[in-house]
Amino acid sequence: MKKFILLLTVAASAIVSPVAKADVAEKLLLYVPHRFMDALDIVSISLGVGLEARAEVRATRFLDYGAGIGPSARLIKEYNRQYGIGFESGYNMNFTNLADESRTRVDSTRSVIDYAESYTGLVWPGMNIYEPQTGARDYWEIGADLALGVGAHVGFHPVEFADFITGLVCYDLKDDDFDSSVFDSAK
Ligand SMILES: [Ca+2]
Ligand SMILES: [Ca+2]
Repeated sequence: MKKFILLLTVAASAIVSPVAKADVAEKLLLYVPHRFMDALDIVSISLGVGLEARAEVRATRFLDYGAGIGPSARLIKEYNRQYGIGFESGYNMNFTNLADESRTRVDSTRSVIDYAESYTGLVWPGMNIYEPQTGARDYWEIGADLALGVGAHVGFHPVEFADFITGLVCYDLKDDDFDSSVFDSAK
């Protein structure tokens, strides 16, 4: 019986390719860093200072109510792992999924995404700014913005929450788990 089990083990290890083994080893090694980053992804918080007035609440961008105007310099921790500083200006008005917006973000630090949004009409998930992997904003965010001279944006990201939960069983729903090559590029 023991010999049979040994034979099975040898056969199984021959079937699993070295590449697959390396992939599993990497996943195990990076399990804790991935879960830590995925946990951070769940919430956005950014702080601003400037001549800005803003009051907005949303339960996804389909149900977005409020308005804002004016420039602000911002300390940013936002969707799609944007961490840094950016300068925002312009105005927007939102009522349900209708918006009138002319806003820019410029001179951002490396991982913060610059944008120039100018449109009047329906807000929908296909817009570049809501692109799931590269967009500056999360279409599915539940959050709020409040500012009068100083201000804050807070947001909860349901898809990132689901990504964290599925990540616990090693399924990368949002496809945002980094591989070990990020450590090579950091050298
Ligand atoms: Ca994530
Ligand atoms: Ca993930």
